[in-house]
Amino acid sequence: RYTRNELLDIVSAQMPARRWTHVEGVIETSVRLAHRYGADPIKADLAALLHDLAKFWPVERQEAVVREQGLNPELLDYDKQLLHAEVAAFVAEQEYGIDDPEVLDAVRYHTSGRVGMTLLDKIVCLADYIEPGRNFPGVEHIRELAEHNLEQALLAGFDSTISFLIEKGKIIFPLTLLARNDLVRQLD
Ligand code: DGI
Ligand code: FE
Ligand code: FE
Ligand code: FE
Repeated sequence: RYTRNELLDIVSAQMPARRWTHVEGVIETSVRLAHRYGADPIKADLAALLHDLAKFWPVERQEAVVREQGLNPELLDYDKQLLHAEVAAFVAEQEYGIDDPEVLDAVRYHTSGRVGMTLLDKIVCLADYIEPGRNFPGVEHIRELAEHNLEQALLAGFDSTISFLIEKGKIIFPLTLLARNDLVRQLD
């Protein structure tokens, strides 16, 4: 079992300073959103701390974890950016002893989203879009939505990712489309 400070050291050692600044932004934003929307701020803090721990691992190492540890093999057929989320959840559980399934799921689905996202899933995924260091077109609008409506803000985030992927001619992971459609239904 590691203390929070030990986890901060372990995770920050695995990424460049610029990415660590992003993680600090996601921590701060997740905790703020947790207070606003009634999630557990301790869980939000922990999931945010862990969410990108594998982001700067070599892709081959991420793929090896997916293959050898029986993670969702479908991931191997889509953008490599999707791997780090499931790998992080696996490492957090197996190597760092994190045993809270809500925290592990929020890490695991922070990139793709999923159908039936929990409050904590939504908060970490949205915080990842709007933390203070982000500046993609439309981020200000998503930040404003995030003040009032968690689902609307997250939907705008997924829509922006999906539009970006289409714009770039990239393949879309089907779960992202399902997650997006599920949010539209929740907003009906
Ligand atoms: O790890 P971060 O950069 O903080 O953010 P993230 O984990 O949300 O990764 C988002 C990146 O993944 C973004 O550049 C788009 C890319 N990506 C590629 N294919 C997909 C995808 N993102 C989603 N949600 N769905 C995809 O199919
Ligand atoms: Fe990520
Ligand atoms: Fe995200
Ligand atoms: Fe992130």
